[in-house]
Amino acid sequence: MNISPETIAAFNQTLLPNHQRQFEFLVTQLDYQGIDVEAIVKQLSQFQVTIPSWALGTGGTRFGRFVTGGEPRSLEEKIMDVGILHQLSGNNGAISLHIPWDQTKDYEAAQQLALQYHIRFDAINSNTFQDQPNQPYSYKFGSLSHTQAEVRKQAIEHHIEVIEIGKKIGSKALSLWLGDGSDFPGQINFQKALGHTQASMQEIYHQLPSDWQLLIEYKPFEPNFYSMVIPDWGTAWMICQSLGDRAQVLVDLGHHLPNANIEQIVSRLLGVNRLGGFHFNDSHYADDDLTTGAIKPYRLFLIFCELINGVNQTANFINGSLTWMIDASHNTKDPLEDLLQATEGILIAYAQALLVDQSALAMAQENNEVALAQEILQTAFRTDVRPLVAEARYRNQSSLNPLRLFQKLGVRQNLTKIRGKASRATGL
Ligand code: PSV
Ligand code: MN
Repeated sequence: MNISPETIAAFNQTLLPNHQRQFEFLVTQLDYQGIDVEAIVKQLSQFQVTIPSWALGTGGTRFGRFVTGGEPRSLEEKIMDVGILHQLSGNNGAISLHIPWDQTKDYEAAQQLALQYHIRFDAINSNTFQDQPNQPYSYKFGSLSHTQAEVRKQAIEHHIEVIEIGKKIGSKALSLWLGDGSDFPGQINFQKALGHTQASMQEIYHQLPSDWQLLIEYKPFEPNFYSMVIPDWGTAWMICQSLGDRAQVLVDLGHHLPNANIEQIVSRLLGVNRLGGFHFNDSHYADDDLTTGAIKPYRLFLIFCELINGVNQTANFINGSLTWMIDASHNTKDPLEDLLQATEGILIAYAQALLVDQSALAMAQENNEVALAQEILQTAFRTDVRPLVAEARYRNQSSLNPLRLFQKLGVRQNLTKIRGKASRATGL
């Protein structure tokens, strides 16, 4: 399925008068504050948020899964779905694959198809948190950290295979999340498990092409509930230090204990030049994987403030080496609608953070003007920036309102007609 530029243009015409009124009103307000609106709209139109292949189907929970209908049945159909998102939003020009879920016979053809949709392949993900059919050794008691050398070897070889696939499709990063850990005190030796992991990662790092990054993702719990081998950013950072400059920490917003100050973690990692990227999602309790911006939009805004502040206000960090990806999947929403909303949520937070008067904030901080510092942040956060985000999309010839157009065109109904009601995407 394809959404043509003509369809998008015709839809935009119906929304244009109202959009223009709202945009012009906001421009007048922001001009008055001395904000360069054109520069912000340009930054928003360039910003690209990667779609993970495994978020295109319903996620489910450990209690069950409710199918959506029309879920992609192959890598090709996943690329098409990301193509639809990108046609609508203009901000989803990349897909991230998970191996073996996304294995295919013809990577050349997959690359050609992605090109047609103006989609590139972002970081490629390994998977040693599940056993695959016919695999000689089980990961039940760990993979890269396993007590037995042959299990570790199998896990290392999987990563090398993933790098080889990544090379074929033009990925520039290997994203590694390890489910290894323990459920009970005494089950594993902490020191040995970390030592094995570091040594295994060293071997993987040596196989990494010189223009690739290794992204290391931490998580404090799940699937193991007593200890995880890489539970926090400190451990991930330590491992990166032992590997080399191209090893970077990946922050998944759901991978923190309740009330952790994630924006401060982001600032720390930026400060030591080890922030590799993000997995965006939102949560109320833990790794809920809910739509980004749906639960704690202020936190998301504060994270973007740290990013802008840390990377240098004027530097165009979005074109730098950071990986921006959504990592969410759940049971209730249409996955594509969810991804459109998440993309919008991320862009809104980014736009709000771009409004922050950085020099006034720095001054307030220097002078310990606590109330003023809060005012500066909240003035930006409380601005309705949706017209800026919509304008950026409009200039990209994308939809002024992607979700509404998705629904109006009956995209899900069409996909269900083509792929069937019970089609099921690979993933968790
Ligand atoms: C683990 O919870 C995680 O966040 C990792 O990024 C995985 O690759 C992904 O979810 C999919 O299971
Ligand atoms: Mn993740």
